Amino acid sequence: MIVKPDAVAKSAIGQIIARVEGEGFVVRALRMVELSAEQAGAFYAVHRERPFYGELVEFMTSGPAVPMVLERADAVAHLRDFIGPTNSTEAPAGTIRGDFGTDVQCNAVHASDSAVNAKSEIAFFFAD
Ligand code: 3AN
Repeated sequence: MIVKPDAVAKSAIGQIIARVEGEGFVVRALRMVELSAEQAGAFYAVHRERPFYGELVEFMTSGPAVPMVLERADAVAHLRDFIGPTNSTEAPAGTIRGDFGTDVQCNAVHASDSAVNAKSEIAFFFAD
């Protein structure tokens, strides 16, 4: 998971981690990063052709972000469900994006969408 710059700016890092821990996730690694445009662009390379790619890179470089490694049974599906849909305005209250996100871009957190992607995203931010 990554706590994105909008949620960091709202001083919501602790609240978000507390909620995730309350769901049974164990934090295995954590750091604060200030992504360069190159790094943010590489992280979201899958969206390179999308119209919002430039804005997405700008947003992800607008301030510090907090990537972390979380462990739990059925972690990917459970966390994706717990954070809510991409568009925060459609995310129910009680989900991370519903409570801390603003819109489709400023949506508080990123969560890996498959075990394969989780592996490469972990390697993006953390040493073995
Ligand atoms: P998710 O983060 O829920 O997996 P993706 O992978 O479709 O969603 O999108 C990656 C990120 O791109 C989102 N978290 C959001 O910040 C941004 N994004 C997605 N769709 C839009 C959009 N239509 N307009 C602006 N930003 C978007």
